[in-house]
Amino acid sequence: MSDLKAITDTLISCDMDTLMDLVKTALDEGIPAGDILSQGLIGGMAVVGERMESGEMFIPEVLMAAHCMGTAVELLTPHLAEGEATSAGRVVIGTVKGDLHDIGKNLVVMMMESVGFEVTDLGVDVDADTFLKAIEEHKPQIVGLSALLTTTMPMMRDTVAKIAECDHRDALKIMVGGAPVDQAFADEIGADAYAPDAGSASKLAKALMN
Ligand code: B1M
Repeated sequence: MSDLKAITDTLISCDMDTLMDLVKTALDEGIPAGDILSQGLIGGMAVVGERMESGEMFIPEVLMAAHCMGTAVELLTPHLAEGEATSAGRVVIGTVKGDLHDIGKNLVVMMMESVGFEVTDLGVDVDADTFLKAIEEHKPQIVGLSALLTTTMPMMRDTVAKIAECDHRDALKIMVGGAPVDQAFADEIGADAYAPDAGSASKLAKALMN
């Protein structure tokens, strides 16, 4: 009989081959894909996020775990009946205009997806109008802005100001992050939330939905 805790533990230890075997066995035994996701994999990524936050796991290990998670999710996707996996909410995210750094933002995307958010990733070098169009189209509850350069922090400020003027402002929360960004800057530019790393970003996103 499959053990979902073994799936959690194997994801945390980034053992891809064993993880794939365990997920296939669980599916063969008739365990619903949604249970494998929610009771096995998502818990594993939550632990990865906590360990990242506490400094017990480093970026390469987090990327490996995220890759294992993504591969396992690909395996489960055809088995997830429509509507079976409930969405935690919608997120639109991007790195602001002028900034090409995306490694940290991609980690935030992976962590948010791993806790059930539907994420629209606009990529890098994203101007305010592109954020506004995506907000109009996807009606997200959370908009995430990333900046890695001190020179692009003013663009983050401008983007938050433009979003603040749009019709959907009251229906969404703006989260900001990136190495030069801190809580004081987030408060100053009128963002609703600041997260220092991907683990806390996914936790904060969950909290913002309540
Ligand atoms: Co650039 N770069 N870079 N760079 N680069 C930095 C940021 C820099 C600090 C290096 C340095 O000089 N020490 C410096 C900025 C200095 C400053 O602004 N004061 C710098 C510079 C100057 C530049 C260029 C200007 C260099 C040049 O061309 N002369 C240039 C700018 C290009 C541009 O963007 N227009 C440039 C280019 C590049 C590369 C393309 C070569 C490459 C990026 C590749 C890529 O991203 N695909 C690169 C890299 C790799 C770095 C460093 C070395 C590493 C960044 C990184 O990926 N860190 C960086 C030095 C450093 O940070 N030590 C540096 C790992 C990543 C996991 O962390 O991105 O902080 P981080 O993300 C974290 C958190 O910040 C947070 O969660 C993530 C995961 O825990 N987070 C969020 C991020 N976004 C969030 C959003 C949230 C919440 C949390 O909510 C929405």
